[in-house]
Amino acid sequence: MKRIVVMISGSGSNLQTIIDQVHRSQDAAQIVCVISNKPDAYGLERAKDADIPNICVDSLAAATDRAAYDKQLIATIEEYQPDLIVLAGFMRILSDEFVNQYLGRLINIHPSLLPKYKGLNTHQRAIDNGDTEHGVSVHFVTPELDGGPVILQAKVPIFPEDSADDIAQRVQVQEHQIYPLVVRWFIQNRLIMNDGRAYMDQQVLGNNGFAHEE
Ligand code: NHR
Ligand code: GAR
Repeated sequence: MKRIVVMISGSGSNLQTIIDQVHRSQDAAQIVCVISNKPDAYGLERAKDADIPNICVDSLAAATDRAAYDKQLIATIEEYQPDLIVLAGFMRILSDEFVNQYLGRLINIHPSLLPKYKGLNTHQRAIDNGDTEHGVSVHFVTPELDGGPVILQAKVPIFPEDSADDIAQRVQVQEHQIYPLVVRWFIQNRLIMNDGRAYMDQQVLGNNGFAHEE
C-alpha cells in the first residue's frame, strides 16, 4: 500500500481527480492526509467528503519565518509516513530543507510548458509574449523553483481572443488528465528520480518528460 499526502492551497480540483482516480479505485494506494496552508481552501472540504484526514497548517501566522513553518509541515507530514507527496496547487515556496527531506517522493503540477514561465502568472505571461501554444508540466520538485526534471507535459492552444482565465480553464482540463496518470505511474514503481533526472521504466526522460518528440 502506497501512502500519499496531497498539499493544496485552494480549490483542489486536481486533488479531486486523484481522489476519484487513485484513492477510490486503486487498492495499491491511499491518500492518507490532505494538508492546506490556507484555512479556507475548498480542497479541505473535498477531503472531508471523502473521509480523508485533512489538516490546515496555517502559513499566515508563520509568514515571517519560512524555516519554522516548513519544520511544522515536516512534523505534520512525518506522522503519515508518505511514499509520495503531491503538490496540487500548493502556492508556497518550500525550503531546501523540506525539499531534500522528500527528494524523489515530491511532485508538482505547474501551469506552463517548463522550462518556460517558471513562477507565477504563467497564463498572462504567455499571452503577453504572443504565444500560440501553452500547457502544463508535472515535475519532480527540487530546491530550484519549478526547475526539477519534467515527467509529463500536455499542450493547449492559445487563441487571439483568449483571456488568462480562458487559458487557465483549458489548461486545467489537461491537468486533470495527466496528474492522476503520473501518480499511478509513481505508485506502480515505474517512475523514479535519480541524480536530478526522471526515469520511466528505467529509461531516462528528456526535457519534455514522457513525450514523443515532434
Ligand atoms: N518549492 C521548491 N523548493 N521547489 C519547487 O519547484 C516548488 C516549491 C514550492 C511550490 C509550486 C510552484 C508552481 O507550480 C511549487 C514548486 C508558489 C510560488 C510562489 O512564488 C512559486 C511557484 C510555485 C508555487 N509563492 C509565493 C511565496 O512567496 C506566494 C504566492 C501566493 O501566496 O500567492 O511562497 O508554480
Ligand atoms: C492548478 O491550475 C495548478 O496548475 C496551479 O494552481 C491550480 C490549482 O488548482 N498551480 C500553480 O499555479 C502553482 N503555482 P486546483 O486547486 O483546482 O487543483
